[in-house]
Amino acid sequence: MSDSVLVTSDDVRTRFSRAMSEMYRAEVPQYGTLMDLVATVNADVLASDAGLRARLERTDDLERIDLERHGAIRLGTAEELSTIRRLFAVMGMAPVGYYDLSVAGVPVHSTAFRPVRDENLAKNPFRVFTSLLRLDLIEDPKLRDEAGSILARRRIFTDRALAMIERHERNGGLTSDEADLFVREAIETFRWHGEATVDAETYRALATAHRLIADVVCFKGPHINHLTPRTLDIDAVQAGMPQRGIAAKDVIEGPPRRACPILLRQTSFKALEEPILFRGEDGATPGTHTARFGEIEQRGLALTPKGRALYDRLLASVRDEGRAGADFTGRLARAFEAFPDDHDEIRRQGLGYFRYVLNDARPAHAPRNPAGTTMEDLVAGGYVAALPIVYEDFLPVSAAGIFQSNLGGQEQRAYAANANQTAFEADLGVSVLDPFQLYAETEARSIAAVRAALWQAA
Ligand code: OOG
Ligand code: NI
Repeated sequence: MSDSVLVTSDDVRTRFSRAMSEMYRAEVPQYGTLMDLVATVNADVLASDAGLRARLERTDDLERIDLERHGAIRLGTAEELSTIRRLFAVMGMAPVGYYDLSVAGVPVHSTAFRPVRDENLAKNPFRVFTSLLRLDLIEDPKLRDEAGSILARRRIFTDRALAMIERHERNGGLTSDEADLFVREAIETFRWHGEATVDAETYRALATAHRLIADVVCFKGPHINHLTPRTLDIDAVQAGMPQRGIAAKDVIEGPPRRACPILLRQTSFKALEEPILFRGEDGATPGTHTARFGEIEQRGLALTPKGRALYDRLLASVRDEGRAGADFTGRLARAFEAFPDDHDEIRRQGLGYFRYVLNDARPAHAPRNPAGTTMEDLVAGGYVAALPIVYEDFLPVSAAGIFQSNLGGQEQRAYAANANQTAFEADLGVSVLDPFQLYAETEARSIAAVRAALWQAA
């Protein structure tokens, strides 16, 4: 009987994210070093900031913090994209958001697979930023066709992984043994392969069109290219990286350091130059490929469309002056003085999303007039606390900066902006979820729960 009990998708996701972390630690030793550094910094922050510790405990972030990470892959075909959607569905991860990176000179568009509900995010918010190569952006028709036919020949999923995906779809879940098998087989898709599927000449032609095209087209599968732990103090990790022999990127992407962190700040270490073997007429030819790197991130408050517009405007104002210019960090900090750095003020201006929860210690009687009582009244009256909702998504400008730093800064292609969400969704097989709507629903559910507890309780 117990053999046929289905495990939760949260459970499968946690097993998978653990297995992925172990694999990446074994494959990329700097990742292990970075994980250790992040663990040390997080422990220091929690030990020295009791207020933060208590807040994280209350928002369920404390439990997930050591588990928390995201990865990224780059796919080649529509079929790969729609199958990966089904694979992530086994782990309770759905596609959220559409990112057009062609504006940043990278010939891909992307979504992020992640859990969407509070209770699932609290268990383990594992996410995978998933990009699809846009062959239509390869100018040379011959090269485009060649890339297309190389991709059409490869199979990136094992038969057993496909069988487990189908079983999940048929039975609405997997048993514990099936879940273990699924994880073991699914991991194969993300593994690094030291042998290219093409000869050195084909690799060079594709890499000349764009290094990212070669990375997607020339290998057996979409190797995970980074795995990113979440830190509570990204500046401390950034400062600690050189001491541990890790070459950090020079600027942290995203907003400046603030008392109330917003959205997402990220930094990375440069991609490794790794030995690979090309196919050759008479045996393999040795060469190198650069794809895999390490990244860390610090997450803050999810912003409303109004808050996000302000963020985008402030960031653009600094970037337009040129990021190479003197004192980027100082200019960024000064520009962001226009963004309130206080949760009450952010809430009053409608710039961020909050989860409302009843205070344990609160006045004995609820206010008399439910309809006339706002959430702000309840906060002011000591009935409820407004907890910041964590941003669970990505930032296209930051993603582009991360891509660029790993292309050695040499790839400055200019593709005309040509977002094509419709084509992406057709390839994916479903529409992507709107991140703003998800945050708004989380906030609305918390408000409904507070109101029910205050006014409908028997
Ligand atoms: C993905 C880069 C985007 C992030 O954290 O913004 C990303 C890639 O290099 O494939 O992971
Ligand atoms: Ni990343």
